[in-house]
Amino acid sequence: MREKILHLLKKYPQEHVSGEKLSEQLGVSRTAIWKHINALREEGYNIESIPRKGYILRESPDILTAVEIQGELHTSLLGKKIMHFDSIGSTNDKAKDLALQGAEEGTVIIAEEQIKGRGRRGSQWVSPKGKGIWMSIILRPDVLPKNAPKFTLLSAVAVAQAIREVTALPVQIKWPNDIIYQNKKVCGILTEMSAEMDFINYIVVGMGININESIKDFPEEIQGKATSLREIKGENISRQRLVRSILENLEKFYLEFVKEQNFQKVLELWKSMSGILGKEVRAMGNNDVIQGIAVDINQEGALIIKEDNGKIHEITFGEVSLRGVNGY
Ligand code: BTX
Repeated sequence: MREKILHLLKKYPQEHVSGEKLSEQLGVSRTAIWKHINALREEGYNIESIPRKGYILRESPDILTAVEIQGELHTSLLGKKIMHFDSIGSTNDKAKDLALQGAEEGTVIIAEEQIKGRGRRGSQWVSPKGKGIWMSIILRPDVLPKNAPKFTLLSAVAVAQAIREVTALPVQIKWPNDIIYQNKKVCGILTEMSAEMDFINYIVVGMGININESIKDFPEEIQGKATSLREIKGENISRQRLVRSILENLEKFYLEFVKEQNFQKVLELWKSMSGILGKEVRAMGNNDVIQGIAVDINQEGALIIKEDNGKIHEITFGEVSLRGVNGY
């Protein structure tokens, strides 16, 4: 009901909509309308009411509900269904549950806060309430499972591109799953997959983006390596605009890849936004450490590192750090 009231108020942005009209159109009493309006005010909506004229929506809060995101979202697949939670364990866990139950491709799970946000290999992802974007997207690409690493690259390019479009900040991508600004982490991406030998059941792309945190919102142990767009830019950033831009960019690159088998554009953008190509890096795999210059990424999304002795390595997973920079 609240969503329906909002839709109507948004439909007439310049006019007062009378309680009578709302109650007629929605088939509930005027008292019920008044209660819902008050609940919306508690969510942060600034709704003015003038006796005998009605209600007018003056300002909406920067919350990431379906009504707010979908209003101006230009996609055909991603975000047609958006599930919003005030608080959740992990949006990736929720997305995986829903994918198992048959949720449609393109379903988006967003939370204002995560209590058990996850990074890779069981690490924790700090997700304070109302400050960042904690979002997971369900994909069901009809490609072979060996293509999975490409979806991490593709998502990193989409997020970096969206951040650049919305904030004009020249953020960079650090292989394989981070977006950084001056060597501090703005965003991490966690891609998880369920697959058989020759087909993918689903992929969940989870992204955590630090938007309006101040440095004190992060625990001390990550204050040296984490930052937010607001810290960098010195002003609040619209989370709604950024979510829309991410979904639009991701859809474009995703469809280009799965429908037209075109991954070239993503690779080129990835390289142009890379924060590590040409630099000296240290890559940590399961047992070994490789040190050298990050020279390229290949068609499969692997990072190519050249050691001092000329030996070439293809790295497909693991942690990469830029040598000499904060150890990160
Ligand atoms: P990662 O394993 O590359 O990075 C995790 C590490 O990053 C942590 O060990 C910690 O040092 C640091 N860290 C934790 N929180 C933050 C933060 N807010 N900003 C910067 N650094 C941080 C990266 O994993 C993948 C993260 C994906 C998070 C999304 S949020 C939506 C979805 N749901 C979920 O549970 N995870 C994903």
